[in-house]
Amino acid sequence: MGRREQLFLGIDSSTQSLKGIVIDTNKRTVTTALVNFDADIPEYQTSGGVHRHEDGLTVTSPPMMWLRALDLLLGRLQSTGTDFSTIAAVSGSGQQHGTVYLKQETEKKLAALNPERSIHSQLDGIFAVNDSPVWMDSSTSEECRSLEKRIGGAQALANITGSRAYERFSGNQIAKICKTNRSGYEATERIALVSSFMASLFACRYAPIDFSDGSGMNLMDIRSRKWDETALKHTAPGLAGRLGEPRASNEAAGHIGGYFVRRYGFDPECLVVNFSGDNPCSLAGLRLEEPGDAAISMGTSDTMFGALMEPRPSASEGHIFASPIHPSGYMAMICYRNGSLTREDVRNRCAPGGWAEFSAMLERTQPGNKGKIGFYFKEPEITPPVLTAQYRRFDGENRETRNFSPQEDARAVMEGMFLSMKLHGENIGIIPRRILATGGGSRNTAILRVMSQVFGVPVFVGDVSDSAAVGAAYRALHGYECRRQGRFIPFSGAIAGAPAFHKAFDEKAHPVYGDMILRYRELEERTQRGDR
Ligand code: XUL
Repeated sequence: MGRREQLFLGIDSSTQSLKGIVIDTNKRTVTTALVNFDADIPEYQTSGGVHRHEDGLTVTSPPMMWLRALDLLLGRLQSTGTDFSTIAAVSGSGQQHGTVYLKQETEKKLAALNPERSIHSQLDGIFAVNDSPVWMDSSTSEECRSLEKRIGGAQALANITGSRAYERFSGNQIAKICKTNRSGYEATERIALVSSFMASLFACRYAPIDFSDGSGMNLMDIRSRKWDETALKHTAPGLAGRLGEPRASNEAAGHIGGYFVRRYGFDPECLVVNFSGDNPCSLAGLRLEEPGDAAISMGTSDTMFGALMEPRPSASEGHIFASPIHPSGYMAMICYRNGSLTREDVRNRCAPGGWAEFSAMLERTQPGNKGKIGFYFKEPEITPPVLTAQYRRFDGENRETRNFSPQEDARAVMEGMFLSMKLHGENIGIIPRRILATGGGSRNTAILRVMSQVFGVPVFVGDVSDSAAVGAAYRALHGYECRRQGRFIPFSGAIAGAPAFHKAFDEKAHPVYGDMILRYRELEERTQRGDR
């Protein structure tokens, strides 16, 4: 009998759903399944997977819902014909920053799970805090300011942990729980991230927080990859023991737990490779391994992220995380709140005929837009921090003007976005050699041409929807290969042969943007000052 095919399972625990994707050794997707929290587990009455609280700032999800989703998902994967005994390794991606508070004895309960009964019916009562704060929570400004003050300022904190204090970052959320729900904190034996919580379920033991997702906590020294004692001390008492030691993303948390072997027929040798955050897993899914590999994702919110070796943490923009695929590398990420909805708003005004008309306008106009620069903040912006929604337009002499022609608006909204990414990306060390464009906006070739002209590097596209889930499956394979060979092996080696990306454009940097980016920076500062 021939050797049975090995498969790898990636689990993506996002805000709205739990997804599973199975890939084969050729890195082709074999099957996928999904559980939508709102629709499939309606008893928790979530909207988009979360509960928004009355203060307008607190946003939580019930961890019990995530637990319930797991049996549902595995059942759905099984009904697609997945033979779990062929899965050599599983890894996962979790929405970043969310925290799960596990009571004493949880690990014992995990080890003693009865395969005859559902997992959630046996783990009812493990949560010391029933509502887990998630990344959309912005209720911890007080904790943020206090941590920055104690560490010596926002830049000092960024230098150590990779980011200034952010409301959604886990350490600040933990500090708030410790203050507002002391008994819950005291009853907590282990604090997991969403990623390490899901890994703990699969391993039926506490799985570590990995270096990459651990970088989204304002607690870890991104260089030494250990918890920073001072940050821990100022966050909550007895925190180190509750967090456990962070570990490398490619390491295994253990073998799959007995519950999954007996209930679903997994091979007892199936490895559970440490789970990580969704953005780190996207970096893996897009294979951004070497310095200069960067991606621009144009979706509801836009992000730019890339691989680098020399991190430049900033108190004013972006985040630096440990790389999930390179042992001494980093990833940098910038988030924008104004993404596709803002572009749509501008398009509705300047090209009511739709995207084809908008693209034609981009093709008809000249790089540099005759010096015209626009800022389109339909929502308060993260990068740069701007608190009031506003559209502002400037002519070639930096004079504010009320209106651009429709064509000028079309070009200004795209050039502005890419100039901003170039400017802020460089500030934190993202200097692209090539860019992989993803998300809805990447289907528009006129937009991709502008991207290539602003950055002056080749722009690639590929089928990378689900990059976090695919990245999780790739990381399962990578972790498996590292374990099999008894040493760290380059990620690119483990996933060689993955579906290729295609070059969409390879334009020289248009000379006009050299000067324009300096003006952009000046006008952005003016726009920000006007905000205050
Ligand atoms: C990243 C962040 C979000 C979540 C989404 O810092 O907050 O991208 O990871 O799941």
